[in-house]
Amino acid sequence: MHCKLIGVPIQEGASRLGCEMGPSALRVAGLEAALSELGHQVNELGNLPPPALQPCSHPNAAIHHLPEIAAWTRLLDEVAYRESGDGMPIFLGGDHALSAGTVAGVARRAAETGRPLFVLWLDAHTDLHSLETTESGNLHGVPVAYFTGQAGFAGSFPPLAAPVDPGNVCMIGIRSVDPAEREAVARTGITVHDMRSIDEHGVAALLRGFLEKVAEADGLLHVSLDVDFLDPAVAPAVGTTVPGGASFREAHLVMEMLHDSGLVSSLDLVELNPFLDERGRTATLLVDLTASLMGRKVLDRPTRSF
Ligand code: DIR
Ligand code: MN
Ligand code: MN
Ligand code: MN
Repeated sequence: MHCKLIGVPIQEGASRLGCEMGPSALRVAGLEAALSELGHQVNELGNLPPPALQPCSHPNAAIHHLPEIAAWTRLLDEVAYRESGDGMPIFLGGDHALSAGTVAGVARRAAETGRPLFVLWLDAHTDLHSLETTESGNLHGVPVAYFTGQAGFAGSFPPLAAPVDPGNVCMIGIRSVDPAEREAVARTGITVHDMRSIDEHGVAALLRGFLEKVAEADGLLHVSLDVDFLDPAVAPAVGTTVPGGASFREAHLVMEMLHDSGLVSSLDLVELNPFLDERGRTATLLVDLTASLMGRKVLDRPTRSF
């Protein structure tokens, strides 16, 4: 596989600073080497430069950094469209606001090829707020509403060329949902496998069902991995930890099954805040998870101690 590493040093969508350092930490943790060792061709495209801002505002006074996130979304839509033509773009975040642009861009590309785009959202949160409903004003909480074409983004975010069918979005790991988001889940029909569902059925059965659907539709699959999908005990370096997350092995199993499916066409690694990490432990886990997604087998894993 031809992998393209694209650093997205965006932190304006989160409440605390530090995600800007995420791409560097993933590089220091050895992402490129892990992928080349698996036999992939790796193109290191460096960090995207922060885009120029256009003034924009919204009546919801809680929202902060709207011009920054709108500008990043515009830029990332272009970059994701361009880089998804051949090979697999891997977006190194950066906070989860970046997925508004990356998913919009790969969806535009998928629409051209005539194949439906599916999105696997691995997260503690649904990130389904609109600009009207966000109470925190943190725009990493809105990308799914944007790329599925929900109302209220016109005039702030760039117009969306190819909305993702909410029926093609599957969320796993969910355990922190605001009331307005709960309503949006019900309205859109997005599949949400919460942590209780993982406990009860096992993550493999839930993921298998979704992957079968993607395969039957001959779909492309974008995976968006938020660090807080993982339990804070194994992945502390994120600003919005929520107890009771996916275990080390549950997360690896998801990645291993994704590899076996052969369906994944693009990937976001988001919300890593290296300032909160313990000696690079979370960054290293993200690199190892990416390696599992790209074909590393359990018995080939390097020994780690933290
Ligand atoms: C909360 C937390 N729903 C909010 N969201 C996220 O601020 O809107 N945390 N995405 O990572
Ligand atoms: Mn600020
Ligand atoms: Mn998220
Ligand atoms: Mn989250």
